[in-house]
Amino acid sequence: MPDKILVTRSSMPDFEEYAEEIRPIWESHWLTNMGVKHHQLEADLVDYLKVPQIALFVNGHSALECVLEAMGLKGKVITTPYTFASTTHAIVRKGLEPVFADIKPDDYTIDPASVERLIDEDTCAILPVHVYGNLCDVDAIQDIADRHGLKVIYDAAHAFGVWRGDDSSASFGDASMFSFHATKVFNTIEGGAVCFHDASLKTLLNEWKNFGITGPEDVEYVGGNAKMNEFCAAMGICNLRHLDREIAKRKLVAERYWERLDGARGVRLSLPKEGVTPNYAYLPVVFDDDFGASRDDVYDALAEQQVFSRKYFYPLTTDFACYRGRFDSSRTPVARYVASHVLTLPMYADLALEDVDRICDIVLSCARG
Ligand code: T4K
Repeated sequence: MPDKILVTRSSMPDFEEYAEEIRPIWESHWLTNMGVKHHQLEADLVDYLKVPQIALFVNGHSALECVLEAMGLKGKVITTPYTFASTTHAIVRKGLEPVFADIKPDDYTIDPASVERLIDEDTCAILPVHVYGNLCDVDAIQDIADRHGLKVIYDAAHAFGVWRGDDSSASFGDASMFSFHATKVFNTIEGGAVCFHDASLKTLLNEWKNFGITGPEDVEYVGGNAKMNEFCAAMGICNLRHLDREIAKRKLVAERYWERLDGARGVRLSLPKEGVTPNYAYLPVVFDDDFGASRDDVYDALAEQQVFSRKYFYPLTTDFACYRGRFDSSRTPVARYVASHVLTLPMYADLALEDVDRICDIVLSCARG
């Protein structure tokens, strides 16, 4: 039996490199609460992403909750149901009302026309997701937001290392949240960040993630604890050094998949758009009805051969048990279709091209019955 292949595998620096990076933490006994490594990683990331402001967090989800809170949003937030639980949960947990727009059939990001139809006087923000690292239609979304006076907060959990021309994915909207979870293109083990332009948000975010403490004897908000620790920051400092090489390796893997699968009947791939430099974060494939086998058949055939793909993102968040009876997924038919036909195939920098070939052979053999 071949070795298991999982949907992804964390990128890591050499052990010695990480050990060297954490040595000063050991020596100083300063482990967390915005220490030296935390500040260094912030500076490295501002430099890499070419954004004016960044705040680091313990994970992407807390980062998203914190920015919604710090912006003082109230009312309805237009978002997508085609995402990880975190996006919808953050809106709901912050006492906001999610309103679900449909997605586009080509890149699975939110459809601006659908967003515009849902705006009413209670709408305060748009929260789109650069799903799989596919950049949303950022210009159309900004245009809508400007015309209606709405904030735009991107869930850019998947989009670290994606560029449109010279603009990183962190440049768009009022703020962008990144996840630095172990499964992401760039990881800090667990971690996340918010990138933004308005400098006044920096103090607010730092206070919100530290219990709302505003001074030695002052606590002005009911904040939480969402600080990134020094060991995670050190992992980020190391991983950032190797990020370009890791993305280059992912590119070879993605291109092999596309070469093997593009043009097969009933197979829909998510190919990079003109002017965008992708990060190859995920390898989503939509198996349309004329493929000759269902998405679940492909999933099972792969699993039989020890290849574990994932149904990211099925079910839609609107269909989660915790939201039963609250939302109606029939209002987002494109999202519903894609969720029930999509599979994300294994994708990581060290995935061998021979394994990609084997995975593609299994996938294509499903169509032949
Ligand atoms: N918004 C969006 C759109 C997101 O996708 C996410 C997270 C968030 C917000 C929130 O960001 P964070 O708060 O997580 O920073 C995983 C990740 O845990 C999650 O971060 C990610 N999205 C989601 C799409 O995927 P699971 O439950 O599918 O992960 P799990 O444990 O099944 O791992 C998947 C595969 O990754 C494993 O089969 C092997 C590999 N793996 C996993 C871990 C934990 C590693 O190689 N190393 C590891 O340490 O959620």
